[in-house]
Amino acid sequence: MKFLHVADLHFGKTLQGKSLLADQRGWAEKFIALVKEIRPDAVVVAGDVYDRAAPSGEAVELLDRFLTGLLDADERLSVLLVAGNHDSPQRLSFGADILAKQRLHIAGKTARAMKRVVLHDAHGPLTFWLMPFTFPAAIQQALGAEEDADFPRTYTEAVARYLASQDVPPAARNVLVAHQNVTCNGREAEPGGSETMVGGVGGVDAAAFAAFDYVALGHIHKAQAVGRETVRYAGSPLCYHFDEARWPDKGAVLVELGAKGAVSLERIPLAPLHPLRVAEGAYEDLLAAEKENPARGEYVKVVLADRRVGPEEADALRALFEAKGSVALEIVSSFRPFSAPSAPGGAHAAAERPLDADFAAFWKAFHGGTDPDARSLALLREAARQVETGRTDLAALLATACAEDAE
Ligand SMILES: [Mn+2]
Repeated sequence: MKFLHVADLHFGKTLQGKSLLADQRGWAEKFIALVKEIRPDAVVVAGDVYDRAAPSGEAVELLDRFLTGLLDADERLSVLLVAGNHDSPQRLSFGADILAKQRLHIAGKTARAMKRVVLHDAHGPLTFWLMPFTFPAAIQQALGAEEDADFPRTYTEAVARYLASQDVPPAARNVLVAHQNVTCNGREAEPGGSETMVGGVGGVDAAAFAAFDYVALGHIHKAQAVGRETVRYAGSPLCYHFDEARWPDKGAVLVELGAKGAVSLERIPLAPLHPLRVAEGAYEDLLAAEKENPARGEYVKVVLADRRVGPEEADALRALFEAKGSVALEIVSSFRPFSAPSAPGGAHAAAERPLDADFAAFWKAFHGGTDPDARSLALLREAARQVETGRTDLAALLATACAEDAE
């Protein structure tokens, strides 16, 4: 029995405001071609199918085409899908019972009896257990244990309790499909860089999965094993953040199960339409180097080390990359004139200086030496508070301020 494991598709994702739908469509086509070539028994998608709970029409259309393409590629193929923390359990579950009759198995919500799909080969049955993203309160409710004051509060204990309630036969072959933050002895997996931990997700220790021959994980975007080789994150299909350009080898995991306990794994790389790259350096050096660089068709983040980004620099860099079929998606500066050794206090002092003092210095530089007024200071503090609490809506904040100015 062999199956392909992927996760964290995040269909509908944008990067620096740029839609990645064309890139995701390109990946989907490559993956379908791979399925036609390898002819696996199943394809497993371990959550974060969409980037958001209410996906755009285009993202839904892409998933529709992807799933139809897979199921049309091979009439024996089963497709197994669980919801991640980015997906809406209800929306993803639409039509699930009807679709199951067409070899498409979707698990959105935490159910008292976990959804399972049994496939057969020469070694007998193999059960895929579908556990969508879950958390202690959802498990407590699914198990009808709302009145149990002693119900476990930690993810590890709650998931262990949930799995124990499912009667997983230890002598048979079992595969778990899950979307969790899986840890090993308290150590977290290394993040890829594009994960956004919506609401904070507690760790589930890999030891909770002892009953399973293979655990197909989603949630962490860097492909890796956790605890043992057969508890594994497939990683996202594309780099979804420039921080993730450090781990460019994206692909699928091909899992082959023989008799009970016999598992072999192979990583199959899938190249992106546009590789991500960070280009950093002094402006003139960078221009010269990029003119020589033969790389084409990239998404590039440019970091200028020796100056601020002015319109002239931005225009020149955009045009240079465009001529190479690339896109300079982000142009920023790491230049810090105030942290130069000659500046009073230096970089270390700047990090400890309160926000108000930094703002006052900035204001004075732009307003002929006058101090900031109370209202501007209040606006800044509110913006800082929103950034700190992760609830940033600077556009709304500025709109309110402008409306007040107009009155
Ligand atoms: Mn994800």
